[in-house]
Amino acid sequence: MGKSLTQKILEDHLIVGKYESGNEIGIKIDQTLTHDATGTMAYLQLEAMGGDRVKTEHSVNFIDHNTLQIGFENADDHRYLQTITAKYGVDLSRAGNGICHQVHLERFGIPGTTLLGADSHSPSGGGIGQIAIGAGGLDVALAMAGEPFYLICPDVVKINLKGKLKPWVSAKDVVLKVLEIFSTRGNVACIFEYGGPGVSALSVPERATITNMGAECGVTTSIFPSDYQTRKFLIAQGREQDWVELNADSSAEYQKVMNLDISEIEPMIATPHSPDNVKKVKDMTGLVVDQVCIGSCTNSSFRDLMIVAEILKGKAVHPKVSCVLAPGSRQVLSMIAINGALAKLIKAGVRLQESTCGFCIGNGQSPASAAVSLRTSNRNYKGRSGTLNAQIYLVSPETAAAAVITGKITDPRDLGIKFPTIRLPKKFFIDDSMIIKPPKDRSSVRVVIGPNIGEIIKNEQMPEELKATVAIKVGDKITTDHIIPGGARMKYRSNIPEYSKYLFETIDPNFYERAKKTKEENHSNVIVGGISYGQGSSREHAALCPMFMGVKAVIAKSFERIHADNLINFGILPLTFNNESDYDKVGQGDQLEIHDIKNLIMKGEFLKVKDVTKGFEFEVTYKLSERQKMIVLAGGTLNLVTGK
Ligand code: MIC
Ligand code: SF4
Repeated sequence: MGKSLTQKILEDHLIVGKYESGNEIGIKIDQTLTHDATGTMAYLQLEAMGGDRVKTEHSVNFIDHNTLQIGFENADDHRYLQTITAKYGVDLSRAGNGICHQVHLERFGIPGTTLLGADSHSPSGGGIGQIAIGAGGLDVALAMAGEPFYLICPDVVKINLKGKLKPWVSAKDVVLKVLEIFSTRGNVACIFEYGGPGVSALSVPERATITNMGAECGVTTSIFPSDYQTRKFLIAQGREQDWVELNADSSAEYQKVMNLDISEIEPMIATPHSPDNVKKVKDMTGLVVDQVCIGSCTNSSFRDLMIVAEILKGKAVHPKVSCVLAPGSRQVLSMIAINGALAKLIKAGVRLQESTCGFCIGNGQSPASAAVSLRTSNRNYKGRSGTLNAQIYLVSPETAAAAVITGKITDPRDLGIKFPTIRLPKKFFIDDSMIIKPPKDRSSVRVVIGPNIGEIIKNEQMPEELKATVAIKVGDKITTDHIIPGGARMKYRSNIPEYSKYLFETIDPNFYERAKKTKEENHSNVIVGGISYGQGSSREHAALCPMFMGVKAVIAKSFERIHADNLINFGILPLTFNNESDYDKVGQGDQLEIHDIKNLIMKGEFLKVKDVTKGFEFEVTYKLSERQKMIVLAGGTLNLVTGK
């Protein structure tokens, strides 16, 4: 039997375990990516592990999330990151150089290699034929220390593309279609492998848009073959030597094959408040729009911004719309500045943001109360924009540009203008001067730690008997943005006691005080959740901050991969209801008891949870490998690797 591309690359990197769907395997990581929101913790953890340099082939840290610098905190973090990366032999992409995924794709991604990124959209690298996976910062720190990365050997789903995109339909519409089909849940431990005749017309940045938003489906990653399009892109980036042809075998078998004729796709839109609430744009036309935000790591390639510039050429931003543009990278920004497209955008009345995450994570550009905001980014969770009652819609650059002109949701095919043809330059603008390489002699580097940067916090061992209070009971599809918000709160990423004050802020602002009280009474906390708990970002703070507040277990109907791994890494038990109807019976504030934890977990038996308040008992289960059992019982990975 032939092999899928996924299998080929994973087997090539296999260190632990056997390539067999469902097994835990450990793979060698070639490249890592961190940024200023996840990097500080990751490097503090790396320091705690000892060693004096990273063991990967290439590690890069990007300053791209926290660049607003209101107060000293972000700048302190940047200074720490600049010095710690120099000390450990890591490249640093300075603030202003662009968003990690876009810059990594342009300058560093290599087909056939593995990339582990402390960011959930690291799968953007799949656009260039990399196995690029998002993980918590601690897992990335371990990879930098030369440890394997552990994952469940995936089910590979082939998405067989045929046909050619119609005018006014682009890669974003394809991935929104994929989200409509697969939804945001139920895809844990799967990899989407794209193939088929429809692949060849898609450029690398278009492929990266598709693999980027695969993260919203909850898959481990998504990948495209490395073909002549990949070679063309790498030549344009002056990196032809990095190209290698990679394909699945024609006889490869997949766990599932899904055929998608992309010529049938129409402009699509994800409606509030989930990326899988997908509709056709034509069914939503006429809704008045207050804001349009263009950019983010999903849609801010040269092609994406050029199409917007061409649509807006000679036109004006609608008087009732605020339109902001965040170019994905300094490379893209320079190119549209040099060729005059930027001038067209500015003339039309577009507001320019830095080449950073910005609006996408609510770091600026929060919409007005109850406003409708159309965005080319990848997540429209409630509150993520910084305005709790804003209505966020996710669209392609074409649909975004149409609304900029008309002031309402408009099918771009109805604009009545000729579809602009965008030619990609043979050579992109290359200037790596904002990437700081570590010095040859790293021994004299002094690491600067400002007052915002706290100590790393470790957990206690898992107790034999757990007596805990249900500190909060939440519903289905709780994202890590709900657990611990981004935006204005992100400046506390390096300060766990301070950041913890904002846990569940958008759902229940009293959570912190309640959990604090329980903790002060020397009692543990438990979180109860519904389906797909921990969707979205890779931020380990969604585990780290609850750990700090004395949370020892999360009992949910199901978990998303990165978050479950993060919980385990910080010594919190991810438990699932054996019988989902028990979810309805447990209430917030209930006192729970779990006995004989260590013994039962080592034996792989169900745990029994006694709800003392309601007077009933229910069973919970868990998916833990032998390795993960050791970690969670030890109170987390750091206790194991640094010895506690
Ligand atoms: C996001 O898009 O939610 C983020 C901010 O990029 C996160 C990373 C973080 O929270 O630090 C992600 O996607 O992992
Ligand atoms: Fe940045 Fe948004 Fe991409 Fe996350 S999804 S990396 S916040 S641009």
